[in-house]
Amino acid sequence: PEIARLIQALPKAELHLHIEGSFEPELMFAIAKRNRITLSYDSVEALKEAYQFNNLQEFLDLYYQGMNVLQTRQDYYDLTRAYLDKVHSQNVRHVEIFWDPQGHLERGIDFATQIDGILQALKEARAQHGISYRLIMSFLRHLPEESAFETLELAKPYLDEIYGVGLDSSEMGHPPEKFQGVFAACRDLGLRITAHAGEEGPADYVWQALDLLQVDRVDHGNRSLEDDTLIERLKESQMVLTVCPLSNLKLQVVKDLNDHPIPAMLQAGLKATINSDDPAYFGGYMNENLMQLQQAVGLSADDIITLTRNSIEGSWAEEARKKELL
Ligand code: ES4
Ligand code: ZN
Repeated sequence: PEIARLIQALPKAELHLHIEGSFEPELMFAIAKRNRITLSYDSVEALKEAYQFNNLQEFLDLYYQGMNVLQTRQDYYDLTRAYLDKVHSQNVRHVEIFWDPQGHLERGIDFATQIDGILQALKEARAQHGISYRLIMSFLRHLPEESAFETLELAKPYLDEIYGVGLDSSEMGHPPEKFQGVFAACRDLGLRITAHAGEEGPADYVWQALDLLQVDRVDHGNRSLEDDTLIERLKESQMVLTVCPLSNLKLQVVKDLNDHPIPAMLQAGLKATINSDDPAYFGGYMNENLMQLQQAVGLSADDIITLTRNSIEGSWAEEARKKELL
């Protein structure tokens, strides 16, 4: 149909993507085999059947298990390259990729092994597919702030290659205020700042991300809609929200895709964008997120264009690159 052709044809940017969450079961089994690691599931099919989550934590438990098979620079390269080849086929032209260095450091994988493999794939995809990128280092909020500070120290030789920092993992009980110190240090180093907030956590966590971390954008932000004063603040500042519809559905942040808050966000004048979050776990990449959301809530062609323009305008790409893509 026409709307599917529009979604495919529009140049798009993805702003909320955990590279470890793009780990498809087929590739996970292949890498496990060459690293002589036994997975807790017998087959690709058995693993896929386990992808049923009641909440964020149930997903995270599998996500951290999955990434355990990553060991060599080649593994990080293969993972990243598979994602970039996939989204290239969907006409995604700019990507801002999160990775969770602490999830690998705690298993004894060097910072250099991780980032070198990821960057090699990003640079090749830029050369071969014309995809521009920003790499975002994300801190795990279930760990102490001290661990984030240690990770920032390890990142210092790579600050030319790391554009921003994020905050992810278990939201409840780990408010942004816990990380005020390390994000201030990141800002002083010239890094851009984003944080997951208001996915499961309350609107107050979005306020903290804005006022205490001084984020440049908000990842998810769904629960902002519970607070009219916050809506006004997000609207007047044109703060970018990186919303992830299939993630919200699979993690039961929304009961049904028909209940998704994107129409309300657009109606309120918020700068919302559509993203895939962890596409291998949530059942869809960029175009599937746009298409299934469109089908569920009845977005117009103009809504789709607004959402994809928001992603490009709200990205951290160079201004000249944004102009090229708009
Ligand atoms: C995540 Cl969906 C989501 N929320 C929080 N942290 C995450 N890490 C990977 N995916
Ligand atoms: Zn996320």
